[in-house]
Amino acid sequence: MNSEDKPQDQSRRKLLKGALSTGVLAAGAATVPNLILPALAQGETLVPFTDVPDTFNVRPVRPNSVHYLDTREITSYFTDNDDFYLVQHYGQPEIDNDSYRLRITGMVDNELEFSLQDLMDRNNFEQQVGFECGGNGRRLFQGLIGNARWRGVSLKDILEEAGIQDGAKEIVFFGTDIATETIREREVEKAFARSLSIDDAMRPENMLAFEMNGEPLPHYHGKPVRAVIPGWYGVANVKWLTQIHIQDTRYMGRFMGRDYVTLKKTNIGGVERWVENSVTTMNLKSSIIRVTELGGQYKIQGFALNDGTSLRSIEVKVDDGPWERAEINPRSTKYSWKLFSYDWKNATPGEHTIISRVTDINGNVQATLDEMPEQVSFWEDFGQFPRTITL
Ligand SMILES: Nc1nc2c(c(=O)[nH]1)N[C@H]1C(S)=C(S)[C@@H](COP(=O)(O)O)O[C@H]1N2
Ligand SMILES: [Mo]
Repeated sequence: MNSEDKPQDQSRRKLLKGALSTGVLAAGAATVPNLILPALAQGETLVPFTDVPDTFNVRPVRPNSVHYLDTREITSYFTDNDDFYLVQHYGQPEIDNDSYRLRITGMVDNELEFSLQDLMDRNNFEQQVGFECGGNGRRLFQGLIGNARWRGVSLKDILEEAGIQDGAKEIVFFGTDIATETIREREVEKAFARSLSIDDAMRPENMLAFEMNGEPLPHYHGKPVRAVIPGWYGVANVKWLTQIHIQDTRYMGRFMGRDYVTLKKTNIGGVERWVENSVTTMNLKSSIIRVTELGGQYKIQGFALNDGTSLRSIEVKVDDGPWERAEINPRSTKYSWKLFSYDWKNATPGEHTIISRVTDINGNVQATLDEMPEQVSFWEDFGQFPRTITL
């Protein structure tokens, strides 16, 4: 799709495509025409959770610091650019659009260099992608999360144009943000970087994005160009991207090998071992984020994220009751977040525990906290999250 397509046609086509590629959502669309936005209706109020301490306060965006959302307050399907969560490990470098260059180097037939205009003049496409930080979790009530429309160019096209040579193994994405780190008592300058295998990098949905929700990519989100790797944890989406390097060895930087590394107990061919894995695709996860009340009617709402595999269902359970199906926002597309809503009928006064779980079309069910592998790192906190509330 190129930029000459009429925006209206594009979005209609995207919507249809999205609904079809997520089977369950297409079926749901006929029955839930109203569930377009989770914004509060007039007179609707938030029911406070009893598991969120009074001291839990979301700070406004401040330069160079982490920003997370109060997930109870999510009121739009696309997260505002100004409120989309922020994580940056080495500050937020300012790049001048005119002097910006993206270089493709290493094991390629043609090393390439693009200005921002060169990239914008290429065929480009827009897609909905939601993601969370690999460090998101219960302790932040899931606040490191967002969903946006991204426009950019195909990574695959660029790699094909460069011509990856035989024997190449990894594609490394370097940001401009560089910090001094002390490693073994030596001060070294390190850029933020992440890598992908060639197969992972060649997925057609991977994009080098220069627009977010119809605006030029904002400074904090990686202006002017970032990677967007749909279905992966946020760490893969390298911001302030200036170099893509192709090499024949594994890249072992801090954010591949030391941080964003989950240490967990795994059965390795019959032996229980503690092993590390680099954070990659998003695990199958849902979470309740709010309960609303309007005229005595309660709704339980939340989100699901995963690697893009179609979903079979999202279900909600109240106390020891049965699992009941929630409605999934029919606007959802393959890689967007999936907002869900459940009408809590016959809610009784008192304390309640409410929980959600998501199941994909392959029958994989979101793990309970008991089923989660034993792990000592906080990365990949994807288990079913029980919430408590008093009506
Ligand atoms: N250059 C650069 N890119 C980066 C990071 C960073 O520190 N530097 N942080 C990563 C992490 S850990 C996450 S979760 C996402 C967050 O993207 P956002 O701030 O736009 O939400 O960016 C990723 N890309
Ligand atoms: Mo992250």
